[in-house]
Amino acid sequence: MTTHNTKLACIADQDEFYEDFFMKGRPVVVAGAARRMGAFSRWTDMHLRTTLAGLRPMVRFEDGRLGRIPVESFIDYLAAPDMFSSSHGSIYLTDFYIKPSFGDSRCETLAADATFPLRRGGPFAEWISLYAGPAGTSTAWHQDIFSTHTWLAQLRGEKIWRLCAPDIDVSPSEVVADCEIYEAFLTAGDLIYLPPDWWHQVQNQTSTLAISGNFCCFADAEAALAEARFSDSPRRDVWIRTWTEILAQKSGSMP
Ligand SMILES: O=C(O)CCC(=O)C(=O)O
Ligand SMILES: [Fe+2]
Repeated sequence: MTTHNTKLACIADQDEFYEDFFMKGRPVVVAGAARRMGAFSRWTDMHLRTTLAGLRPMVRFEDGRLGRIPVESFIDYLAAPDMFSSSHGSIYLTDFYIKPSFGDSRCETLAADATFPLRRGGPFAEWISLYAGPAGTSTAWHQDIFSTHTWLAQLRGEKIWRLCAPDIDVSPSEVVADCEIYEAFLTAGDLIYLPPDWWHQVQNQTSTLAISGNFCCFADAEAALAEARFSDSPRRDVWIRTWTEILAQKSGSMP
């Protein structure tokens, strides 16, 4: 297997983001961009505990099992993972949606602090979720679904991202041909942006808390809803419900 590792571009200038990266379909780290989000200063353990009290989000265990855990217990676990033992290995909170909120006011409160800090121009259909886990938790190579743009704001801790351009037709873990892997080391306050269809794999180096966002234009969201209706995926119903909620934002966010 021949791979080439290249450090991903990292910029501090937010004007450069649109001109040189977003418009050109290039991934990038924007250092410090996550600091501009309300979440960066406001989301202490105490705030999360109070705001999300009573929720039991879905978590992923190291052995691949899924489960639910009271959010208060998960916050304690994240602060001192070694104090807990689970026969299923480490616990990763992934894809915990705060937008769409499906009517949960606790999630809506958090979502208000979690908007994309580099937004410019017209309305986007978007969804936002939380990722939190101790050192060693990870996400395997994948492409985000429905060819949306992806961003992740690192609120706490450090992650290593590996990226690969979309133009390969198998997951990079199976790639035999030449493949250029871009690596990025994210620390608290950084934001990473990925254009649609870029492959990525992520490893937490320390306990982390991050906000992950996906967005597309509303026309693409309508097409995705139509596609979901004809899909035979087991996630079909979830996606119909999700896109319906995302499209309902349109009336709310238009001037
Ligand atoms: O941080 C992670 O573990 C994965 C994040 C991810 O895949 C995403 O934001 O799309
Ligand atoms: Fe992803």
